[in-house]
Amino acid sequence: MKKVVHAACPHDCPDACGVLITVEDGRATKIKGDPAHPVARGFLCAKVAKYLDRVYSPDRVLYPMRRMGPKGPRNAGEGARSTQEWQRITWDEALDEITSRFKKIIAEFGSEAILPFSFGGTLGMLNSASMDRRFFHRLGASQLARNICSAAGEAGLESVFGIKLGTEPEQFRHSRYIIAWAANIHGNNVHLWPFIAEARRQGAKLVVIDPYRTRTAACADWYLPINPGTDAALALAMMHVIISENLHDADYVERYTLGFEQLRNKVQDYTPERVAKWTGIAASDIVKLAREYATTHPAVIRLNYGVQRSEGGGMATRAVAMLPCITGSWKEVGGGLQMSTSGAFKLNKEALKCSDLMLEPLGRPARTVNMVELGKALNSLDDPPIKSLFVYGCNPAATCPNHNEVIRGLQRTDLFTVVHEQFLTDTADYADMVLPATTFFEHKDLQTAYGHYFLQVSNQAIEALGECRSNVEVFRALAQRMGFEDECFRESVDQMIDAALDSDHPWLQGINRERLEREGHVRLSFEKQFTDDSSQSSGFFLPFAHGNFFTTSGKAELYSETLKVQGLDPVVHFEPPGESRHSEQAKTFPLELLARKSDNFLNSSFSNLPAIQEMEEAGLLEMNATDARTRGIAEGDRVRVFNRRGDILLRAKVDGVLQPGVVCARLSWAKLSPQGRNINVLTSEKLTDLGNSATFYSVLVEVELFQTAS
Ligand SMILES: Nc1nc2c(c(=O)[nH]1)N[C@H]1C(S)=C(S)[C@@H](COP(=O)(O)OP(=O)(O)OC[C@H]3O[C@@H](n4cnc5c(=O)[nH]c(N)nc54)[C@H](O)[C@@H]3O)O[C@H]1N2
Ligand SMILES: Nc1nc2c(c(=O)[nH]1)N[C@H]1C(S)=C(S)[C@@H](COP(=O)(O)OP(=O)(O)OC[C@H]3O[C@@H](n4cnc5c(=O)[nH]c(N)nc54)[C@H](O)[C@@H]3O)O[C@H]1N2
Ligand code: SF4
Ligand SMILES: [Mo]
Repeated sequence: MKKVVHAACPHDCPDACGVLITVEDGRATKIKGDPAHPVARGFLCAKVAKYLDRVYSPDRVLYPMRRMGPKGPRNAGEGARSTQEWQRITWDEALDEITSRFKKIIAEFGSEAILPFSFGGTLGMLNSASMDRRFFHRLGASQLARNICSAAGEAGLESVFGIKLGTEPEQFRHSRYIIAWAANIHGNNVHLWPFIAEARRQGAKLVVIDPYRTRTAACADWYLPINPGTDAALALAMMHVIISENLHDADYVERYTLGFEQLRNKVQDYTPERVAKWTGIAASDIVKLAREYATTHPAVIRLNYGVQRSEGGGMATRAVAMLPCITGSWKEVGGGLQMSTSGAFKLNKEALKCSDLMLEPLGRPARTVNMVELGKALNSLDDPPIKSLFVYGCNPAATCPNHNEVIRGLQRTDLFTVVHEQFLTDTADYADMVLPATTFFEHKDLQTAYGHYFLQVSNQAIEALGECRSNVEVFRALAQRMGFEDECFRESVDQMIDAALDSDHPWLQGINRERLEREGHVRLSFEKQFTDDSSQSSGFFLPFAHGNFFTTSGKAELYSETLKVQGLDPVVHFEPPGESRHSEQAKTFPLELLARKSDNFLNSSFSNLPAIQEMEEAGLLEMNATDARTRGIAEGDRVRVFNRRGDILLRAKVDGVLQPGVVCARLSWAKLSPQGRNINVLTSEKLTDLGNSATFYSVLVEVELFQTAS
């Protein structure tokens, strides 16, 4: 028996590819990109192209297990398998133990002593936020502010547009000037590249703004290395040039923006000469960039999240987001800006989460803990203390900042930790109990996207391996054990998909489960006022061509009352990050560290799989030749990278991808390194200016020679 099943990749990636899985006699034998999917277009990224290795990995967790030894990894550095000693138990035993521990904790400390902890493992609507939320809400558990990734950028974008919307990827082929701004397209957003390549064949210019010379930067027409965390200044200087040379679109500005005069005043201070000192980009280049951007049509910006992982990341995003609003490039097919498209999926998310359930146990909303501050929360929160952590779809022992503090917390013997996982991750080593999780091959889900506008149903291709259960099934079973009788805990997957799609919003009109199952992917139904009807290829989504901003004023807010009320700059400004070359701390720790993602892993995911490890050289510290030379470091030497929070040994790579003063290392599982640490020993829990997000790219370090290569 052979069949081909349509599914959607649920990994934390803007592309949300449609995939086709071939199944023979119940076993998946092939995966490929769905050729009919307008963005995936028949190909997959290198890691998911090897997904059979992940699904059928000998390292998959297949049964519930209880920890036998002390918390923490055994033999760190020896590989993915050398972890805890585990005892296999039944699901009944596991569920009984979890619920009895929960009941005891609630009786003694209150329900908020329990903290759910989930993030980017799956972005499937149901498995990321439905039965789990219902369960923890009904339990009265603490709420988790899931701010680790994009909250600053979202706040910045929404402060101008009122919504997370942007240019659809298919339009990039019509652009003539493309700025990849903090956007590692070849690494993190590969399906945008063919559209850019097509535009370039027709003469478009590609400009890359990034402190790291990515593969995308290496093949750009113009690469502008920028000092980390200084993008707000660059955008302000560009606006300085554009406005002072009258290159803005006065008509668009007049009709559709608010606060242009305040912005005009503000940008006076940001001359290219002044900004050159912060950004490291020559004043003449800033002028040239501003002129080219404002006068080439259509011009589009692919702004990505790298820009908002800095202390001033919210304001930086806000500043960049203003650019297409003053040039009016929203009017053109192939113009505008894309950071995220996720705001367009107006699903009935509340029907999935049922937040009201938390009023039953508590009579008020539960307290919120910011996931960025996990280390602090586990070690110092005492009102009530966190006594249980339930982790699913997340590997905080690798991905949270200030790793040493996180580990100190996870080691607490009085902390009851449950980890629902596909693999024995860094976090699983600290679990009292590990529960086996399905992959997307093994469950059904509804899939949105943050890099395009297609909604998909992801079908189950194979039976669950071993005793794996989906997130939905686990929390349904836990609710039953807890004796929660609310109707919502009995809903089936299809009923939940129907509930999510049950929305009056015009963009979801005509889209139901049956249609998604039949067609695989369906584009959102944008009405006429949001679509282009002037060109031959009509129907493109032009969200703000006629204003239609989603702010309270209905305009692009270059001046924001909402920010003012929060005590923030209502216009926009630049302030050098507290951890940057411009700060006092740089005297002790002079190098700016980019604790970046790996091109072939996905955050910490995939870093344990041999087939993927072959594609990615791990354990490197990339640095500039000057910085290496002044420290007596040569290519291949072992170096110690350190700051007040921690230290790590890495191998120096002097490869010309970085400017002096900036070093870079990449994220992976901690226990795979010889010391059992990863780059997050150096990152901090400091929050961004807007959105209370993480500041992975505002980190100062020093580097010293540890051992020469020879
Ligand atoms: N292969 C792969 N794909 C992924 C991921 C992965 O780990 N690996 N992660 C996924 C996730 S969770 C997300 S959120 C997205 C994120 O995707 P991106 O938004 O692309 O995020 P980053 O890789 O954090 O940053 C992008 C670029 O910004 C640069 N950068 C760092 N600091 C600055 C700065 O101050 N200014 C400027 N201009 N640039 C800066 C970095 O060097 C990097 O090349 O990608 C997703 N896709
Ligand atoms: N230094 C540094 N740190 C970073 C970043 C960085 O750029 N630099 N990026 C940050 C960003 S942007 C993000 S989004 C976070 C991501 O942080 P995490 O959310 O921790 O992401 P992953 O490391 O991918 O871990 C996800 C885990 O979920 C598991 N999983 C997958 N699917 C399922 C499922 O259906 N059910 C269950 N129960 N488990 C599942 C996977 O096996 C994997 O171990 O990391 C952040 N950390
Ligand atoms: S990780 Fe991204 S690019 Fe790779 S298959 Fe999934 S959605 Fe597509
Ligand atoms: Mo992310």
